[in-house]
Amino acid sequence: MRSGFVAVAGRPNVGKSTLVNALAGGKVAIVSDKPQTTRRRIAGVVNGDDHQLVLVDLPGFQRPLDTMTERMQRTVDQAFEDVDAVLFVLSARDRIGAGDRFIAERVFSLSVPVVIALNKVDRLKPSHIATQMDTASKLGNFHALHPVSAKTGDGIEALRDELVELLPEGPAYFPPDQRSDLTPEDQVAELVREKALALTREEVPHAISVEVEELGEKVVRANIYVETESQKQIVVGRGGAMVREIGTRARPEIEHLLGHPVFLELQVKVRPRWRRDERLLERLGI
Ligand SMILES: Nc1nc2c(ncn2[C@@H]2O[C@H](COP(=O)(O)OP(=O)(O)OP(=O)(O)O)[C@@H](O)[C@H]2O)c(=O)[nH]1
Ligand SMILES: [Mg+2]
Repeated sequence: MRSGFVAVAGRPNVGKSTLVNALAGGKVAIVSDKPQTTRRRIAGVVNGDDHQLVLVDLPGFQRPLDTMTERMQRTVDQAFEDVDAVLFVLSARDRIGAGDRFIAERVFSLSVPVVIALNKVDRLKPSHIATQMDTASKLGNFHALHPVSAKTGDGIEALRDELVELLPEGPAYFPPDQRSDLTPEDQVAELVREKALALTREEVPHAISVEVEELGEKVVRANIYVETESQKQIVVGRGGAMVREIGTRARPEIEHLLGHPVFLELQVKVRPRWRRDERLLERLGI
């Protein structure tokens, strides 16, 4: 039996969480087109007959701006301390630049193998992919480089096999039917946040956090926190239309997760400066 942990690092929005979901064969982490979607460490468990690969999805690297982003940065640093390998994710659709080199410095200085995933190669010209692969290969002393598309599944199996090869012998760390290390409450909160992110723009997605208050047999109650009254107006929407839409989109996925129908009750609340509130951040797992 081989088992171990692989940290998934890369700039915001390059598709780390989408890739973790693809490798795990199901939804572990929420995804959005806004940067800084992932705020906490989430383990995605990939089980095979003779292996257990634990992918550690992480927030995108960034410069800390406030207490929340400082804590996110610390999460990333700590995650590097005890892993068997790093999966360094790049986007083939964007210029590989300073942000990627900043992360490269960190991951290539760890004494574990680094596998580069050049993600988002779907619908790109082969010549462009080749150029991006060439640039990626100059970032550091990598163990392997895989062009992939987390969206279409292209190259995912080969990448999974490559990562499993790097694992040492060891026990299973999670029961075979567990796909993520989040509690059901946290998974539900994340699903609600995902739908809120998809429906909002500019500064609003960054000001949203979600906490589940009650996870019952029939009723699920969650609070959506924002920082200002005007953000609340946006998230509530005209006559409650926006928060209703968030609920409509989140409910089927929550029911699928819990395995039974639920009544989903969402409340939008103003909590000024929650991104600087250590106690709330702790409670939110950030
Ligand atoms: N075309 C294409 N889009 C992708 C692919 N993988 C991810 N995306 C899109 O890229 C955006 C960001 O995806 P995420 O998985 O949330 O990115 P992330 O790196 O986890 O971002 P943070 O958590 O914010 O650091 C989403 O809109 C995804 O749908 C891919 O292979 N191809
Ligand atoms: Mg993410």
